[in-house]
Amino acid sequence: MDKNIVTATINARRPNWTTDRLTTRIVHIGCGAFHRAHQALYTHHVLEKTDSDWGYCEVNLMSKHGADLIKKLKQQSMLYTVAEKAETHTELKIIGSMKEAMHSLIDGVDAIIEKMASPSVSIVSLTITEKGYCVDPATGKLDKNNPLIQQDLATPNQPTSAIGYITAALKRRAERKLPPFTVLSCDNVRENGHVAREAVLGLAKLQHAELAEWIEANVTFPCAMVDRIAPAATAETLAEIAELLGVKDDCAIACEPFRQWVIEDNFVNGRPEWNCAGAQFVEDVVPFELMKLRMLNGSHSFLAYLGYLGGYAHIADTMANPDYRRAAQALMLDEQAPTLIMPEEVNLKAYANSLIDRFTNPSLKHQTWQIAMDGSQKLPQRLLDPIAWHIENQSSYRHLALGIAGWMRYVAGVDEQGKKIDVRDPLVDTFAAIYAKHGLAVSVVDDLLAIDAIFGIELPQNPHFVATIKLAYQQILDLGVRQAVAQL
Ligand code: NAI
Ligand code: CS2
Repeated sequence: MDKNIVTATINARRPNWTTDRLTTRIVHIGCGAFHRAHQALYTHHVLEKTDSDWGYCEVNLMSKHGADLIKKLKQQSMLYTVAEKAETHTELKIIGSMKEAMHSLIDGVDAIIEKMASPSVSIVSLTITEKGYCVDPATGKLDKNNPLIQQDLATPNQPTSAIGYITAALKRRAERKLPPFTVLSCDNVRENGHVAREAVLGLAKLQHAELAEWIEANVTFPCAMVDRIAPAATAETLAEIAELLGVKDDCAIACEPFRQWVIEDNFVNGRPEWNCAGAQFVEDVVPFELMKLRMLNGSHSFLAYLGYLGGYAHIADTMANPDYRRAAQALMLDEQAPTLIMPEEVNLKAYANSLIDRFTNPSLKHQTWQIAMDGSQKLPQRLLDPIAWHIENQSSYRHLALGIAGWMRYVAGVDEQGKKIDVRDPLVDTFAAIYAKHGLAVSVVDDLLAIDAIFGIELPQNPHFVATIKLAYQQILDLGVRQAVAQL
């Protein structure tokens, strides 16, 4: 870090309360980077500003990395630091909204279900990544063949998926005649509340018809638009924070200063006054979700695939190339904005400009590789829905098409210099099999488009779409990605 230009607010203070003030009213599944930088921080600000007692029980399922974080949080009395990094200024906040933390490998599955079924719990919130919903990304319906769902059907009292945990906990609440909890998805999934509902109800229907009826009648699943760029913590960010803070905090997370949370006000059993911390409660959140998924996340994915292949490790590096910067802005304004119907007060041009500024923040170090992860789960809502809109409206979607072609080239698993790419995606084996058959040739396009979990049924049958994607892919092969972006 260059001490000459970066200033910091280093008078970060511990909260003037302890965990004794808090009641576990929210169980959060998926205590990763984003939850720590977003919902837990909003809840902390509510505690600062009101006499609220809403606290979290943090839950991680599955990974050993997630278990390590849970252990460390406990060692730190559930306190951790958020570093809000602007270009030349960092503000540190010590967050005190977490009361307790659990992991299936440490506490066992049953103890977590019991916690979710306990009377004080009013909300179960989620940041479990797109794939955590176990749905078909193209349709948003439960994927009954998902291995986790298959496992949950075989052993409903020992679930593995977050959806299985929610269903098991709701069953206990129904049996005990306890009030339901609200399920609040905070993932980048289009109509995330509706998808969470489809998944939970889909699984419940396969388990017990009565339980499904009880859920349908009692549980709510509000949609929410969530926004704050919170890259995965690295040794470098943790060292920077430790230097500013004066102590090492293994649970610290760095993020941008911007944050936004627009929530459908549909809670069945109470909620914190997140509006006191800047959240907006609205009746219909879907237009805000679509705006964010297409303008922000759509251009993020575009920059991630074409940026990684162009040799750029971070989003801010791609923005330093005028061709990429121009292409991202054109993608937002010419191809994403026209697909949106927003309330009058929303100015999409100003929104696009603010996104370009946020992407340019060089202190964030948001890796293109990280955003490129799980493309099979991200493309439908970010790039394919808007393409379907353009096809219907007979308008140009060449930037979107280059984004899809960039993803297709990326999942080849080898970059333009012949170096291996560590592709992370639930469908990675499918991509590898397709490339093993074709090699780096435009003929891969047909086989990739045939993956209906991503592309659905209709788009791949549209000859104009197929030809446009093939042309974009061939251009990448002929010119290289940087030149293909420059030619847009
Ligand atoms: P992360 O990798 O730090 O944390 C992901 C969490 O999800 C971990 O706790 C992990 O254990 C859990 N998880 C992963 N797969 C799961 C599964 N199949 N079932 C249950 N839990 C699972 O990722 P991060 O950065 O916290 O992002 C999580 C999600 O939050 C994203 O996928 C996105 O939907 C949303 N988000 C992230 C933002 C960011 O800038 N990091 C901003 C806006 C939304
Ligand atoms: C990113 C998002 O990782 C990704 O796919 O596009 O996590 C992005 O940083 C957030 O949605 C910003 O709110």
